Amino acid sequence: MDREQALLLVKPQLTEHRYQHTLGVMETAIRLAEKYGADTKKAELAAIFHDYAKFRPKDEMKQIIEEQNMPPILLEYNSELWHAPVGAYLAEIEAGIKDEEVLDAIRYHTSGRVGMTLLDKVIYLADYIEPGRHFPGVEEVRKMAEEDLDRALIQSMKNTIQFLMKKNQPVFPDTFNAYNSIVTNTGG
Ligand code: DGI
Ligand code: FE
Ligand code: FE
Repeated sequence: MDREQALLLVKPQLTEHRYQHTLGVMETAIRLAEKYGADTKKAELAAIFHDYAKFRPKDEMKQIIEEQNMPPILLEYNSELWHAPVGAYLAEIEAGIKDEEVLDAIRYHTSGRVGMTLLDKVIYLADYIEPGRHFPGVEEVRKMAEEDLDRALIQSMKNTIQFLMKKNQPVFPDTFNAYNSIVTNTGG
């Protein structure tokens, strides 16, 4: 699927603001893929579809999680987490995306996971630093992303976990496990 076709499928699923975010993630993901040697076409496709399910009703997402035997623990945590695995599923059945690497990058773009692939990292980070993002700490991560993908990823995960903790929100286990995994693997 080329960029134009993909964007035409995604646009009606999103608000204008979220569509602009998606375009920012796409540009950033392609740039990071070029810089760090990931597949730019896969990065483009995963970025375009990463928030595909963002505005599906909660009850529809819940039903998909149950019927598709996704980890039931998802339902015990913030519903904000659900659009990532549900988005991977819908990108496959509604848009016909079959590439498992692309689907995984969509599936894990919110939580991360243990043993993230280069493509997973590119999408996670692009989602965090795209030009439309404005929150404390983002500029620091943008700078790090120019030098060291893993360091930038660790910093963005740290910020996310701290943000959740400050709000007294639970942290999904994959989020912690992803952080531990990358810190361990980078000696860092
Ligand atoms: O979909 P986006 O807004 O572009 O970004 P995202 O997919 O990273 O989703 C961010 C939302 O998910 C934000 O509201 C925080 C929430 N979130 C991310 N990780 C966790 C989490 N919420 C909980 N409770 N636990 C997590 O580990
Ligand atoms: Fe998202
Ligand atoms: Fe996003």
